[in-house]
Amino acid sequence: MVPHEEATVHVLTHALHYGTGVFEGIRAYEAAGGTAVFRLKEHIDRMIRSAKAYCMDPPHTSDELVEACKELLRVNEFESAYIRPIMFLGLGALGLDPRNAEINTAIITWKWGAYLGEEGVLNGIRVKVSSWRRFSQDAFPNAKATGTYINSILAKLEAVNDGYDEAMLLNSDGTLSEGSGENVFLIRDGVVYTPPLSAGCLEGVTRDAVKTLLSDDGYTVVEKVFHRSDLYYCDELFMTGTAAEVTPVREVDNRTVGNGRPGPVTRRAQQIYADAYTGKLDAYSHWLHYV
Ligand code: PPE
Repeated sequence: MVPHEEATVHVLTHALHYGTGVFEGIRAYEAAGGTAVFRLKEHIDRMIRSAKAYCMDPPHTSDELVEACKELLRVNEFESAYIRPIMFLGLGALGLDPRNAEINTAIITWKWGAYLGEEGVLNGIRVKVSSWRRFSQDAFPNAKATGTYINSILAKLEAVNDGYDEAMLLNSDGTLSEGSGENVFLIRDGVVYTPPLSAGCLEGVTRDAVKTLLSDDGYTVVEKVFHRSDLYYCDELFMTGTAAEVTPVREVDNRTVGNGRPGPVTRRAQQIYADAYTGKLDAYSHWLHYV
């Protein structure tokens, strides 16, 4: 446990120069039986997969990291929180051969409210299709690596500087991939769609949760390739992520989505997702890791 002021890194940290880190974003909520981390194991396992893609040998097991996240919340006495584990190359090698660099692991936690604003959760956000394309999967593995986020940052900056709330990225084929920090869902004629992983989107834990919850709730959920105009023609559109949770989209490229109000499927997704992470649904209690 390190106090905020002392949680620093050296300027020769490999990851600072080359983006050689992998990380996670996880949320803990006040649930029925106390504070619980939502799908903690799935997030940690994804971080370990991401490390593998970059030939980083994690110095800790999945179980140790799971326990450390919980301990950090206990020590901070947080009832709800955002948790950011990061594994990154540190000192020992500067230059592109990273094999002699040490692997550092840190877990950070802080309070993080509505990622795209309370107003966005209630009424929906305005999204711009980015002129920057999602990096292609033959350039980077599908992993949550720090370095690849400069692609998201370019898209996000363009969107916010142009007065939008969030960016939507197409991949190099021009088909829909994901948001700068979220997966995307479209609803048309009552069917729920999301792009496949082959569209270059992150294998989102929230994406999986929402697919499962809506499908168990009786909706047909289909993975499908989409083009830009599908964003204009769908009835409802929402984005998912640990930070963003389920955030409705009310406008894309200055075109109103549906009637401009979050639709019934979006509202249902928001509701059952919240019910799941607060432990109101017994069927998904295995998703909660009580601290
Ligand atoms: N795509 C991207 C590019 C992404 O960054 C995230 C999470 C997702 C999809 C959704 O993944 P999941 O959280 O497993 O459902 N973005 C994280 C961080 C954003 C940020 O640092 O800012 C998050 O939501 O925690």
